[in-house]
Amino acid sequence: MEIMRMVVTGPVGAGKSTFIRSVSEIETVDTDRTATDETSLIKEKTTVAFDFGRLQFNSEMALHLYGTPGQERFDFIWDMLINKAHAYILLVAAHRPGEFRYARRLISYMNQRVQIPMIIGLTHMDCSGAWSKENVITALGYYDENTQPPTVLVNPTEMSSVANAVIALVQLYVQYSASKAMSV
Ligand SMILES: Nc1nc2c(ncn2[C@@H]2O[C@H](COP(=O)(O)OP(=O)(O)O)[C@@H](O)[C@H]2O)c(=O)[nH]1
Ligand SMILES: [Mg+2]
Repeated sequence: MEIMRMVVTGPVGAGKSTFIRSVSEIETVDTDRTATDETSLIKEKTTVAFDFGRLQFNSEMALHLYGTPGQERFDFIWDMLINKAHAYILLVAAHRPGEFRYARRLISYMNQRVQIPMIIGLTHMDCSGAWSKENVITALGYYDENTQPPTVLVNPTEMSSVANAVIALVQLYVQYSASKAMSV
């Protein structure tokens, strides 16, 4: 059986745990602990280890979803997850511009370590103060339309919305794998 490992990353509160919970067919591993630091201002619980979920497509293929830890620091768990990933989605809350800088830092951290397909998922588009897709993408440092990653609007609380984002990333990964196979 083929397993595709997808990493779900992004700042605290972007919607990573909710995203994984919405599509996983198993009870997601609950790694949330009550936050004791400033993250508790954003939400009561924060992820201290990684989230894990699974989705079986058919007898041949399964998707494993890993959410990066919520605290704003990178550690060995990050490296462990991203080194094994086939593709990743970066979730960014469109209504929290204060987090865009961290999201940018995260992109460059990922770029330094892995060259794998990625998409951006803009969450909280339904919240007041949400920036437009174009403005968020520019704020993340993508000035040229031709080099910006595919971007989807996603509401992690809605299963169908998450499924669409997952499909977009799987398709990108399949295209990437096919073009890599052609070039060897
Ligand atoms: N209204 C709205 N709420 C969202 C959206 N995405 C996530 N949330 C909520 O934001 C909160 C933080 O999500 P969570 O998955 O814990 O974020 P994480 O820190 O990235 O794991 C939860 O209460 C979610 O239900 C969205 O697109 N719209
Ligand atoms: Mg979380």
